[in-house]
Amino acid sequence: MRKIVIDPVTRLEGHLKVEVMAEGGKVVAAEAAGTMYRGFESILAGRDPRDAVYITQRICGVCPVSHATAAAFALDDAFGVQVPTNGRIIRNLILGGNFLQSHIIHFYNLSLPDYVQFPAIAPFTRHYTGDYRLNKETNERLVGNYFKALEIRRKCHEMVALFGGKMPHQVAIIAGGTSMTAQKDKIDAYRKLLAEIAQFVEKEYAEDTRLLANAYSDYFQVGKGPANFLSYGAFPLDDYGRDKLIGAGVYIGGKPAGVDIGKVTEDAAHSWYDKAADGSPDKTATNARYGKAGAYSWVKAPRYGGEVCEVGPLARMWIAGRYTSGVSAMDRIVARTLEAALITKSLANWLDELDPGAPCEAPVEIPYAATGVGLVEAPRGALGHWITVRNHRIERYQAVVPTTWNASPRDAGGKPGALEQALVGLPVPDADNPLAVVRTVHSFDPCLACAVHVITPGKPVGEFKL
Ligand code: NFE
Ligand code: MG
Repeated sequence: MRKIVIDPVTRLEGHLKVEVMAEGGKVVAAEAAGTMYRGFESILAGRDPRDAVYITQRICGVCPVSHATAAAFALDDAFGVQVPTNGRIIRNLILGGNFLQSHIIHFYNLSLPDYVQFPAIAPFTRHYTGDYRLNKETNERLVGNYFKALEIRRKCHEMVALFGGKMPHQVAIIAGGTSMTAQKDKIDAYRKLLAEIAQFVEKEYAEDTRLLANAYSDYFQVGKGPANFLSYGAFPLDDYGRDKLIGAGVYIGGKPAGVDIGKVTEDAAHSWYDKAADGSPDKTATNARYGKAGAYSWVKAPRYGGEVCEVGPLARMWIAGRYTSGVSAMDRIVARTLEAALITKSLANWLDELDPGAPCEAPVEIPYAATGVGLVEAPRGALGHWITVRNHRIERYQAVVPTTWNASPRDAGGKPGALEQALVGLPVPDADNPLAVVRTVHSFDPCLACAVHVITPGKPVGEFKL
């Protein structure tokens, strides 16, 4: 038996440690740990509820728009406000542009270096050697598109900034709609950028995914995980949220069903928090207890009716019936590419549906007391925000985030999280070069900045040992 520790896993956002036990050339046990202590849910208490849109975006610079959207949905719900059509569409345009940048940077800049050989110069110094199998021509093509992707990703940011005011951390999504209006010059500029991005997604990203999947086809057989999925849905297509581009649903034990949000819980049996963290996110609180016996992560363990779920592009494509070929490290990559193409097409349609001159926001009034839930999808999966308003202020705020699902530790019942399950069984013929492990970790596109977003106010950040 050999212990392999990867700490930190690089090319992801935030701080993730992965520990696997290998025996007979295979992983037999795995632990995923969020090792960075942060702070958001507690910071929100006592604030003006409208601040949630801005503060929660600072959870992460990769998916801030999803946090803004979840917060705005939670406030729309708490305030009882109906968002006008233009506001709904502009929110979709801002979120969709952010999805595209995230999927593109994941494939080219975060994931591809696991499979491609870069020139051996900084910053491409390689940790691992061994199983790199692309032919020269394909390798060169992918290295070239690594750089092209950086430019395309910047254009996605520009697209978001047109309606979001700036990026990252856009400022236009607000309770009741958007503060940005549907101006014709912005619509035209967005359309122009989108055409170039669409060209890249259709011609390069799709083909590059196919080349990668062909060369590494054995990765369709590894990294399965629980094969349970959850999606809250995203991109409403009507003003009442009945129809969404990406549907909501669960798929558990091979059976599809609708989402019953009351079934979502978190527990901290193996996380560095006290028992107040256990239960439904509309009731829990987050108090850090570093050093707690049996705990090994700052990530909590979200569960759906007690079940472990994978969230993200594969979960969404699976639930929608758009992609059900398999559950593996490579299936996650393929599903992400398919989703990027789907969103690219939809953005063009939404531009056509905007009505310049029509209102984009409805006035809001902050109630004395209210509760609200905001459910959306982030690039990495299902994202929920729960707010309790009291005395016109935030009394309680909880966020349950995609990577909290995917990189969760074991729960009170001892069930490992989705990534932990996906790692078990992976081949590790060479313990010094655990390529299948890092490739499978990256297939989830983890973001620990999102997954760990809690802190005890008043304690200096960084005052902990690992
Ligand atoms: Ni920091 Fe995030 C996404 C959210 S992931 S990237 O996507 O919410 O946990
Ligand atoms: Mg949380």
